[in-house]
Amino acid sequence: AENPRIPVGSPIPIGDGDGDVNRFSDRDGDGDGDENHKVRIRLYTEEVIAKIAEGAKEDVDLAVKAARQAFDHGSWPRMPACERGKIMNKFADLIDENLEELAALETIDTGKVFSFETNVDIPSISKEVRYFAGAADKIHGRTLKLSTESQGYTLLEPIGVVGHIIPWNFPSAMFTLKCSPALAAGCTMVVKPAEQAPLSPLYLAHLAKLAGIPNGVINVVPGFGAVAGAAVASHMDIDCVSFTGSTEVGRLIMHAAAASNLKPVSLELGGKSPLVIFDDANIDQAADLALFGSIANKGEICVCSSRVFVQEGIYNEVVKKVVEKAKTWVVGDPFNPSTTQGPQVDKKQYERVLSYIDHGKREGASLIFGGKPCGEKGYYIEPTIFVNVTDDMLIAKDEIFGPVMALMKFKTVEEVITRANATPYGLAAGIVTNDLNIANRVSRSIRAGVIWINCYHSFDWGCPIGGYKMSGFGVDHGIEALGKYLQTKSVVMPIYNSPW
Ligand code: TXE
Repeated sequence: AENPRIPVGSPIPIGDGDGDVNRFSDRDGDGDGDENHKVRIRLYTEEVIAKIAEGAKEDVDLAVKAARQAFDHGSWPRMPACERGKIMNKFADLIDENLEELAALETIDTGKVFSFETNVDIPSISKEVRYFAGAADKIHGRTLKLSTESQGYTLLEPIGVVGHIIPWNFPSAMFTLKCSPALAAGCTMVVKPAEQAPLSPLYLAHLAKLAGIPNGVINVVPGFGAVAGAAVASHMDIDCVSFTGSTEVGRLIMHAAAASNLKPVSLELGGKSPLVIFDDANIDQAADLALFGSIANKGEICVCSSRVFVQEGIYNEVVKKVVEKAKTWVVGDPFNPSTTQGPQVDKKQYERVLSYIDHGKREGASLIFGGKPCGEKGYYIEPTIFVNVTDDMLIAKDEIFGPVMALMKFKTVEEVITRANATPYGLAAGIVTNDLNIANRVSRSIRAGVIWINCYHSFDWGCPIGGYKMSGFGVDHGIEALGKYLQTKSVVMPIYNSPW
């Protein structure tokens, strides 16, 4: 974990997005935030790497107050939209300039592979900010020719103060995914990062301030879900909540929103996404996609293809190839350039994944690769491959969120469509085939928010993604994401003596 540019153990800004530590409520009056309430962040080696103030309800109240003030009286919603875009582009420049720092924070905090962070993840987040910076001055309503006696137009107005509750699996990407469209729309916001991974969101808020985003526009309150998260969801002065996390907590957030001020919510929740490999697929490509789809980022991706359906004609060959390729995966220190898989984010997730692996064995699935913890210290789990998995087994039904692949055989297109859809989730799906008609037909038949054909995890800031069924509703990414943070107002006026 030695990165010369990040002195581990050095103080990391704790705060509300404007770098002002003292605005955190200090319940024991010793001026440090609150000595008695700390979130302790542990490195994947089980060492404490930082202590972060734990936001309580009072801190959320302070953050909302700052965001409300900035929305009702501040410059951000009022400045020309192209100015907002300019400042957002400066924020993106600072992300690019601080790429290594952000990548290192991500790796230290969550065990994500450093080379992936520097080459893929962090570079993509500045692009997301730029995408929405460009959209800021292109938010337009419609003109309405209503009748011969009246006409009108719609105004798209920022919804107000937004609450973003984000998870730990992509802390930086989730921060920019949620904040960028809200910033472009002219909203102000309170961000509650996951307790496991607040470091990069805090650092991003610091960069946002350096870029010129005014105080009070982005307020980061680290803390636990049941306290700080719940305070955001139930706050009477937050106008909408955008959440990514578990289905269970999504349900709590909807309840809290309904029981408080009926704020709209958008939820991006769990998944159990199918990857369907047809007989005509290239075996090598299919095996690569199966592994990458299921095990990339140690399986800690909501859209992971944790159910891999392979058509019977090539099933044996695909299984063989997947195992061959799994042997080349390197599990270990995420800072090592040759590592392909780092440790699980924390002990809770590590134990949860191992218990699913146990379940799989007990339910009669055949473990053909991996399945064990590895390394002397830290939360490392081998890439794990099960075959002879049936649709009713827990490992084929539950989101495991770990490096576990369930390989299943199918015969016909109709059969696999039915089985792929036999889940309460509907986040993503993959199809591997060279038959254009099968690809299109299956794309239309699977009820999921994104379908990847001959690719997987192909995210793009311009491509909307959201859930069907119990994977939630409302989209992130793409121009459609702006809609969550805008309200439509109709303005109507009469016309006298109109010729039409
Ligand atoms: O999620 P939580 P956890 C899935 C994945 C994982 C499981 C549990 O299956 O194994 O969820 O992970 C905040 N009111 N995903 O426990 O609890 C919490 O502080 C308001 C899928 O980490 O849902 C954090 O900021 N907020 C997923 C955020 O919710 C609350 C990504 C997510 O945490 C809260 C992560 C409450 N009562 C996990 N309780 C995806 N869709 O990408 C918690 N939080």
